[in-house]
This record gives sequence, C-alpha cells and structure tokens, in this order.
Amino acid sequence: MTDATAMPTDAEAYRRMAFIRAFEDTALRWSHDGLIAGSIHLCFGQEAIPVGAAAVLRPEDRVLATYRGHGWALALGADPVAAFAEVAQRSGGLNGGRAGSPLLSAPEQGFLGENSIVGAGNPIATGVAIAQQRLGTGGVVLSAFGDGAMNQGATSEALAFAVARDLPVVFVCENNGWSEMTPTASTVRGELVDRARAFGLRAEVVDGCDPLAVATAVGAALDHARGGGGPVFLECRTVRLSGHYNRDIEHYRPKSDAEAARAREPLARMRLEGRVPAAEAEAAIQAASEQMAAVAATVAAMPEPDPATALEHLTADVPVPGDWGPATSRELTLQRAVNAALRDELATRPEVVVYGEDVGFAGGIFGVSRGLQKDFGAERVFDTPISESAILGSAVGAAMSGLRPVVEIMWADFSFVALDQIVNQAANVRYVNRGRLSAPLVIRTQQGITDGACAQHSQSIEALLAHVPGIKVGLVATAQDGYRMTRAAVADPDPVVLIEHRALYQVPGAVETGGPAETVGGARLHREGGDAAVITWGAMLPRALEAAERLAAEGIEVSVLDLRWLRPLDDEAIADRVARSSGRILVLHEDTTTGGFGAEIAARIAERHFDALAVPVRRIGTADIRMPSAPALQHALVPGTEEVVAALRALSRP
Ligand SMILES: Cc1ncc(C[n+]2csc(CCOP(=O)(O)OP(=O)(O)O)c2C)c(N)n1
Repeated sequence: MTDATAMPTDAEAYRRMAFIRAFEDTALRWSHDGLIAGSIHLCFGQEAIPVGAAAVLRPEDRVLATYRGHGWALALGADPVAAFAEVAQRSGGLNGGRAGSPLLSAPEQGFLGENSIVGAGNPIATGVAIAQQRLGTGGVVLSAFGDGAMNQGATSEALAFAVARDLPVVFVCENNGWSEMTPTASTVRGELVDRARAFGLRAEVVDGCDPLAVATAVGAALDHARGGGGPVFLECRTVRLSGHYNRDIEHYRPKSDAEAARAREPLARMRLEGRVPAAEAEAAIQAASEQMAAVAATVAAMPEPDPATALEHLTADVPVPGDWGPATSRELTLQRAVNAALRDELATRPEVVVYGEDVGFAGGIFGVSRGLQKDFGAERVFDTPISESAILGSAVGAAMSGLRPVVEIMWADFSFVALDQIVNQAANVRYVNRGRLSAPLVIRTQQGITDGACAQHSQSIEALLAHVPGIKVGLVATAQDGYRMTRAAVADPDPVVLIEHRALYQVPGAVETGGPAETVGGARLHREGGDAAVITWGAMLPRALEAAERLAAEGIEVSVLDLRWLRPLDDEAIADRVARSSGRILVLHEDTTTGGFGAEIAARIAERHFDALAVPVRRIGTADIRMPSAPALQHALVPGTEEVVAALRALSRP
C-alpha cells in the first residue's frame, strides 16, 4: 500500500509547486531574452499533478511525460541546475544539450523523459511495464500526457495494449482543456474518462489543481496496478495558465477562460482556501525565487556544449564478438533458420522476449516463430493486439528498461502506420540520453513483391529506414544469414530492423548454427569476378547470382556482393569491389528506383572512387509505380534476370 506518510503537507506541496513555478518563470524570461533558442512549453498551472504524483511514487516506479514536463523532472528529484541547463541548452544540462526543453530526461530519478510527439509516450510506457513485470521489479509506470493526446491513435493503442496484457501502467491525462490552440471540448463528444472505461481500464476524474487529491488518486492507482489489477486511467482536470508555448500570444483564447484558469490554479487556490497561510505562502514564493536565481546564475556561467561532441552517442560500439557455442551444420530453409536463431537467443538470454500479431500461439503468419511459445512460455513469446504503434512503442520502452524485445511487423507495409516509434522514438533514445538509456530492440519484418501481392503488401522499406541515423538496417537473403544476422541483431546494443523476404522463406541452404558469433555489419561476397560487379541485397541476390552464372558461360566473370547491412554500410567491401571489378558496377535492388538505396551506393562510389570507375555506375530497381496485383503486370515492372544479364553485358563490354 502507498505509504500515508509519503503524502506531503499542504505547506510542503506548496513549496514544491512554487519552485516549479519559479523555474518556469525564469525559463520564460530567458527565452524572451534570447538566452534559450527555440520553443519551450511551460507547465504553469499544472504543477499540482507532478508534485502530487511524485510524493507517492516509489524508487522502482518509472515516469514518462510530454514536452510540458519540466515539472515532472523537478518533482521527481532531478537536479534543478542540470534541468535548467538542459532547458537553456548548456553543457551541464541533464542531456548535455541534446534534448533541450522538450525531450529532457533524468533516468537516475526514474524519469525516462519527455516526448515531443503527442501521445507517443503511452505505447512506450506499456513496454516499460512489460519489463517491470518480466524483471519482477515491482515497479509501476506512470505515463503523463495531455487531453489532446486522447485523440491520437498511439494513445488508443496503448490503452488497448495495456489492458490486453494487464500491464502496471497509470495513465495520467493532464486535462488543461486545450489542444494547442483548439479547445479539446470542440473535438471530443462525451467525457475523456469514459473513453478509457470503454477500453476496460479502471478510470476516474481527479482534481488536478489539488496536489493532495492527485497524490491520493495516484497512490490508489499505483496500489491497484502494483497489485496486479491492471492499468488505471486518471483524468486530472487542470488549467493552462499561460500560452501553449513561449511565444503564444493566445489571440484565440477567451478572456473568461484565462480568468477561470487563474482562479483555479493550484498556488492561488491553496491560499484562497486558507490551506497555506498568506505569510507562509509569501515566504515560499520568496525562497523559490531566491533558489531559482542561484540556479540561473550557475547556468548563466556555463559554456555551451562542445561542438566537437555533436557526433557522439548515436550508436554504441558494437560488442566484441563472442561465441555461440558448438557449431552444427544442417540444411534449413530461411524461415527455419530465423526460427533457430530466435530459439537460440531465447535459450541463452533471459531478457529476450518475442512478440507481435499472431507470433505466439500460432507461430506467426509465415511460421517463423512456430513452436517458440510452447518451448519458452507465453510470458516470453506472445500475441498482441493489431496495434503496430503499441508493438513498436512497447518494444522501445521494454528495451529502455532491460529487456531485448524482438518484435514482428507482419508486413513491412504495416510499419508505415507506426513509423513514429521507429524514427522519432527508437532512433533517438541513445543520442538524446547520451547513452544513459538505450533501446536494444529488434524489429523483424518481411517485404517485397510476390505474385498477386497488392500495392499495400509489396513495398520495400529499406531506403526509408536506412536514411534514419540511430537505427541499423539489414536485409536477409540466405538461410545462413537468416541465422547469423538475427542473432547479431539481438546482440546489438541499438535498435535494429531486419527485413526478410517472403519469397525466400522456403529457400533451403546449408546453415551453421552456433560457432563464432557475428556482429551487426559487413557485406558478404558470394562470387568473385573481374569483369564487373553486382552490388545487391535482399531478394535480388538470387537473381544476381543467376545472371552471373549465365554470363560466366559467355566468358564474362561477374562478382556478386550482398551488402546485407545498409546501415552500417560496409564501405570497404564496396571500395574493394570497385577495385577488383574493373570499375564496372551495377547496383541492383527490388525497391523502386528513384530514391532507392542504390542511389546512395552510386553517389558514394562517385564521390569516393571516381578515378577507379571505368564507366558510370548503373542502377536497376523496380519501375517507379504502384505495384499492381496481376502477375502479368508485376513481371513487367520488377527487374528480371534477362534485364540484369543485358545490363551487365553492356557494362562489361570493353
Ligand atoms: C503527433 C503530433 N501532432 C501534432 C503535434 C503539434 N502539437 C504539439 S503540442 C500540441 C497540443 C497537444 O495538446 P495536449 O495533448 O492537450 O497537451 P498540452 O499541450 O495541452 O499539454 C500539438 C498539436 C505534435 N507535437 N505531435
């Protein structure tokens, strides 16, 4: 049970809120004076929520908040100097200036950070809760977000996901009535709390301007979630005392609304209600202002972050390769090889969990995870709702909290509905936190064109993802690499997307399981040949090998390099191919040609190996068109062996 002595007295709550107010006042002044660059979002009027909640949270609990989260950081015990330095983008900031006002975090205080994408923290919170459950920490996750976020799909998915798995999450909706410049009431019918109830959460409305009411409600919610009762939703009704952000002149806001906010805001109200005598309140305000002046003076003397450090902490050093145990060779299909890799990872790392749509009991729509739930249990291998944002977001949260989640996105095309969690969330964790938090997760998916697949079940996503700093991207083309790349991905300290191809699942190959461990990165040369080289990956590898075979019969020797990993990219292997293949290079991929990753390879070769090129780099990809369903139409668009052979013949002609 929540410790009743944890409840702050009115006077103590007032003091804590007064300091947050002084902090925000100073931040606003600094921004107006040009000492803080960019937008800041201040929590004027909402101080009672973090102060009330923090009083009843335990050290093992974790908190996520929005860009309006300075108050959460302070209430949870972050050093005010480091917090203000971060808001002011100084070297001594919590995140060394990588987060600024909207993304700051204090992991040592259980504050996993703010989020600048509305609603995005909620799926992440579910993953932190999965980790709390699995690691048996006894902790609960509190996810704070605004009322506007109730209209985000990510929030709905998170509520559904949390209920489906009975996760220990307390969702705290800080309802200040405004979604930026639009009254939330104009976008919502009925009560927000009823939405949560409809999802099956225990839910209640709380007076969010009273720190003790918040502490009482959050305390009860934490007890419920901690006791295994599942997630709780609290709608804390509060007020926004200032503009949405520092330069908001609130031209859209009725005067009456601003006046009502001033009457309800927690500091004024506690005085009005006589809960804090005027003299004591004045003294608290004075003390807060003096403390904040000292904080500001310290931060003002701090240098800006060293520009030489700007490239640090994007990804960690790859681990030193170890050993995967006794090596055994056998013939496996690609599908079975990935299954074997997942099995070996589940067997050797207790922190691995495997989940996604149909992944548990049914073993995946393509059978890749078949048998894993039976052998490793439904706690570690499980099915999820059809909620891609929640699947990916929870993977981010779980990875940040000590697990190694391997999640499946059934078709690569479906990742588009949840890209935020890959691009804005997973990719940022290490950098923004300077390595104090990381997200070692694996996203497995399959992509590509097969007969009859439609325009929404055939796209190649590698160029889009490999464009994003902070994530690693690999494409699996052989059974052997299905095993090795999957295990390397799980061992990697950063987020990895592994893309398989449906058409290759049943292709068998000799697979060595166990043996010396491999790490992420590195191309594989499949064939040597000095007349030209094909640089390829994924589904086009078999086609390139077939073309090379045909040309060998004509006396043209073509080498075939499978890049395997597009990020990190094996520049050495590319340079080596240019040098050893007479400077005649064909880049071949199944993705559409314009903006495909072939463009990057061609550009790199042109920039770095121009002198070694005999002819310009040639690219072949699928035609720039939506993929039709009829195989006859598809075959007219996808590069065939004939086209590759003809291109190589032309390329290698002296
Ligand atoms: C996904 C997304 N859409 C839009 C925005 C732009 N935006 C930033 S804050 C905000 C308002 C959110 O309102 P609410 O969730 O109620 O939080 P509050 O700002 O009131 O704390 C909007 C629309 C964003 N950051 N993320």
